[in-house]
Amino acid sequence: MKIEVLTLFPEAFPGPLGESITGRAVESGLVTVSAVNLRDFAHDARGTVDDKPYGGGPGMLMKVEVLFEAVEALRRPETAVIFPTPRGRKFTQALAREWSTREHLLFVCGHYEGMDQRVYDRLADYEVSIGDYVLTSGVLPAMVMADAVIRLLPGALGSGESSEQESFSESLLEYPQYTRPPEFRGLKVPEVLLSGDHGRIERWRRAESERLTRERRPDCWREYLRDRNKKSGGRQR
Ligand code: 6GU
Repeated sequence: MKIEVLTLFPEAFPGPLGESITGRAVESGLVTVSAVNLRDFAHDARGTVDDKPYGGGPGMLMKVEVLFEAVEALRRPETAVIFPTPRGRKFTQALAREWSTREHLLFVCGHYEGMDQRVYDRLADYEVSIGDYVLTSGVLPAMVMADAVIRLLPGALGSGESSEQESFSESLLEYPQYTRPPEFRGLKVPEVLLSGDHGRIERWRRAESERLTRERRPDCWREYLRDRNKKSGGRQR
């Protein structure tokens, strides 16, 4: 896979993508990550990439010509052109899985107040937000999304790690985990985990996952119940 990022701040890359699992995926050749400076596509000698919005209002917008020419220079027929924007659909694990099968991802990072609307209308295959808060630019969202995709590439995780896990992993939160010692400052590891009874441990983990999801993420809990009903063919359980 090839991941390219169009940005005014190419020095920010690879940043954390150069470390740990994503860093090893790059080193082993599973993926390349490269940043391209949007300013290289400016038309004037000063490298102007922004302009004032028609109709007035605060802030500057990224210029339409610069973005069209940059994206047209980098995209190929197989490219997924992705615009991080707080107006986009929500980024999910399902979208990360979809993108992990693509040959080429091109992230186009906005700065300033946004881009000329014609850019989104004509160039975007995806407009995606990473959550309900406002960030300074698309740089961090591009890194977040690239990380989520890279760790799904076959061979990115070691044999001990797994992105598949059980069938319920996508809508349930993870169960609590413990390591040695069995007691620390009076805080005990749940007895069941020391029992060696793998059936009991499995049932306890599932129950804890369900409890945490019910308490903390009613949205995920409803989705989980819907999936479970669908899988059981509408039978009661
Ligand atoms: Cl994708 N971009 C910006 N600027 N802010 C965000 C975001 C994206 N997702 C959440 N907040």
